[in-house]
Amino acid sequence: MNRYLDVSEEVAVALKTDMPVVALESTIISHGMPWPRNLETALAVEQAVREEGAVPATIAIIRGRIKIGLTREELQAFADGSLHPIKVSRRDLPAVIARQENGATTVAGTMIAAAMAGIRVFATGGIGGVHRGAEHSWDVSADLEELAMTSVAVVCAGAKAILDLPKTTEYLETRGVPVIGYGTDELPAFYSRESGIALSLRADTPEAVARMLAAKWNLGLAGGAVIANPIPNEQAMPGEIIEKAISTALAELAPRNIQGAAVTPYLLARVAELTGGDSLDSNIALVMNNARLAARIAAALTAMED
Ligand code: PSU
Ligand code: MN
Repeated sequence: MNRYLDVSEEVAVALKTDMPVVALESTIISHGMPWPRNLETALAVEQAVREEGAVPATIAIIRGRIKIGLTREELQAFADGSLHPIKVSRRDLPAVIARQENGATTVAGTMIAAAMAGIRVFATGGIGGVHRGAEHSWDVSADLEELAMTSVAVVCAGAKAILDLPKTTEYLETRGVPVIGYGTDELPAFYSRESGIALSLRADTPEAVARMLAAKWNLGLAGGAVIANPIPNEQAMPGEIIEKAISTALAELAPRNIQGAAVTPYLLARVAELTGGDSLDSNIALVMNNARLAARIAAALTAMED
């Protein structure tokens, strides 16, 4: 095991005995949702994973140690802001470790740590992607590069429309990342089930997803996959409301000089603010939905190896 990792007893036993394990990220807690709903969600998501018979492993960095599996107290410290965690993607890992700082891992950061620990399935809300206006800003999330190289499957509800979804889809194709629609033929757009972007891959059961993942990795094709799981119908939101909030938030970036890693947290917080509590309820519902599916995929993967 990597010298910088601390794997919790529960997760270590689960991995040793081939039980299904689901990785969960910490940036969604510290930078993606407001207190105290972020803590409630982090706990509920872990519970949902357990109810499906898998072990949750929330991943974060505390004083330079990569923690695989957090205690309730640690989860709370990420949620209430008392640890002041830095948002940690691939670029940021070495410095946070060397300086013994606290870090909340993004999709990319969580994939890296999960792979080090031997966890192959990860649930979150939405992945980072190619930003709108990327032809000028070159703002492309490191999540996409990580998906191309690190062998962890990411269950998400697609990507938020703060991004350019067609460009994000093209980028994933270029980098050889399978995007598997779960029970759908199109890319879900986070708050809504449809984006109008057709996907080439579809699976309707956790077993079908697990077979594709196993084939990819048994072929020696390194890299992840996106399992795009649409938000449940009852929680989906009308596209026009979200779109209006997004354009308002996007127009604020340049005048406020918001760039780089600060862009996504700013847009997420502003869109949540501008849409009121509704979008937060949807956000939580889709994360729960993804956690349950991830647990079932992890179980199917484990069963295939017996
Ligand atoms: N999208 C969401 N919620 C989130 C994020 C993205 O709907 O919380 C977070 C994830 O941690 C993701 C990160 O990995 O933002 C992407 O940031 P950037 O665009 O700076 O790569
Ligand atoms: Mn960026």
